[in-house]
Amino acid sequence: MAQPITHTHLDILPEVADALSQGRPVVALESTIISHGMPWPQNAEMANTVEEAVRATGAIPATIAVIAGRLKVGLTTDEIQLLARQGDAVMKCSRRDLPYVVSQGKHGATTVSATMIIAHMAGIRVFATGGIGGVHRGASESMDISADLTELGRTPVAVVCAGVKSILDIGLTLEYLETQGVPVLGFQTAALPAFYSRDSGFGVDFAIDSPADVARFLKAQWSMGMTGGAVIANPVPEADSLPREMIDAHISQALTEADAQGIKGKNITPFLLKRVTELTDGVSLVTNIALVLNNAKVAGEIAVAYSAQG
Ligand code: PSU
Ligand code: MN
Repeated sequence: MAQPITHTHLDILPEVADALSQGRPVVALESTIISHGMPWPQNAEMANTVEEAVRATGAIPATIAVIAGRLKVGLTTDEIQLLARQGDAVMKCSRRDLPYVVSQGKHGATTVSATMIIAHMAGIRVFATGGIGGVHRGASESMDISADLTELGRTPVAVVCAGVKSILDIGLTLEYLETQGVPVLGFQTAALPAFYSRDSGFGVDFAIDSPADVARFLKAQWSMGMTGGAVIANPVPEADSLPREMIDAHISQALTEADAQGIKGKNITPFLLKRVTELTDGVSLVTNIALVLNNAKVAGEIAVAYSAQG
């Protein structure tokens, strides 16, 4: 049996540690989506339901966050409640923020980049979220490019998401991922999904039809010693999808407001997510929750297939 994974700053929930040491499937889940991506109390409910969706596939969920300076792989119900209730009071943590929260003993809600780092420390290969960060619109002036993209270029974790949201420049995000050597796989689609809608108008790099084929792809990538991750783009279920023109109008308004209010840096993505939820009277939140659940299910299936391939 493999040695238990130990690391000075890492706490792995026993159920997760057992699964990892026996090579059983585990799916990482992020926590910025809980504290900064959705309002209370839907955020807490989403976090719990997403864990159940992973379990239903036969994989073990491991929600990741920093609690009082400890890197947590797998959270208790109380810890999920704390992140959900405190919301913006919890620090949003990407790669550069981790040393601060750890050394100061603070709580941190981990973005895709920080969650990938911690998942990798624990030996987890598959991670489900809603949407990844990307190249922001107007990035040629602001240089605002999410640390998620460089992390995907260096850390070997597959991220299942619903594609790229049009709060971002989707074309530039794809170009940046290519530069970083990150493959973008379409799960049962050749079209890159645009989060709330199933088609962004851009294509994926590779359309892949089954969890077993995704698992084979990942094995090939990592067995060649390629250190980066992969994006698995999984479209929102048809029944929950929203028309692109409708959602894009609200996104444009949110972007104009952000600009007028001078919102920048790490605050911009949470601001836009919050405004889009408000401007759609919560309709976009229902879609957001549905797509996260669907990503958890597909990530669970991929993790199961990956561990079955040994
Ligand atoms: N997109 C969403 N929901 C989210 C995020 C992005 O639809 O909750 C969060 C994720 O945690 C992602 C982070 O990693 O925002 C990216 O932030 P930034 O743009 O500041 O890099
Ligand atoms: Mn940014």
